Amino acid sequence: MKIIGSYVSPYVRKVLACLNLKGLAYEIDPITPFFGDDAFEAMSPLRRIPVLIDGDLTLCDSSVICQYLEDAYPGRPLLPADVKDRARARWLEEFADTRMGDVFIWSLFFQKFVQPAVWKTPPDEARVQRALTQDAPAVLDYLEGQVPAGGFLFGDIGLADISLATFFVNAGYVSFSIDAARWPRTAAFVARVLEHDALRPLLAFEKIQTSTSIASRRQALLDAGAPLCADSVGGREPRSSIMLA
Ligand SMILES: N[C@@H](CCC(=O)N[C@@H](CS)C(=O)NCC(=O)O)C(=O)O
Repeated sequence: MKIIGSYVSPYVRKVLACLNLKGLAYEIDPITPFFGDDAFEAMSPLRRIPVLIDGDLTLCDSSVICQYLEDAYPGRPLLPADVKDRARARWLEEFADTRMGDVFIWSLFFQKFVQPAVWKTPPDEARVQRALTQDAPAVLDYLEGQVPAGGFLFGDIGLADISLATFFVNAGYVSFSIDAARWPRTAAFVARVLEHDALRPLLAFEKIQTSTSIASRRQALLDAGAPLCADSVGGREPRSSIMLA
């Protein structure tokens, strides 16, 4: 199996953690989506990561990919058995992908990290401020009523836990941390999920990805044991994306 997409993407991280939970081996082409070449665009028409290739199957979208993994490799389930719990897990995944993506990725991480680094333009400060003062607190108020005081959402760790926690890694890259006095359950829950064996090794790889130049990154990741594939669909120049058009 192959995954295309940077370790630093919350959606890629979600898929990789699910592969780890299921104990499935994979190779990764850790590209930044904005640098994807024509072959990348042919596989991912929205120019987004992650992309999964499993034999003759190519799939986009982290939720579609995780559902495929659950159906094709049922060994270690990602979703709870109870029908109502499964529905609630899918809702929390959707809330994370859409709303937390909007707040923590597009309004914070993209503005403060990606935009200056890739597009050499300054952040939209009004958007950043709205996210910090209104949108992120509203997300955290909601999560505080959803996550458990101990353990994980539905027994053992699964897709819903991972889907929620993954966004806080990117938020951390732009100096956002959860105020544990105001949202104690969420702060402790996110820390528990990120410390799990399915996620911890990934965080070490992304630390390398964020702290090395494109030229030296591949070797540094290989040296650290990242399962990189031999070929890549990463180009040299950034291209405008569907979201930015
Ligand atoms: N709904 C998609 C969202 C994926 C997504 O937005 N990925 C970002 C990286 S974090 C991306 O590829 N952005 C590039 C772009 O929009 O051009 C999923 O769950 O996979």
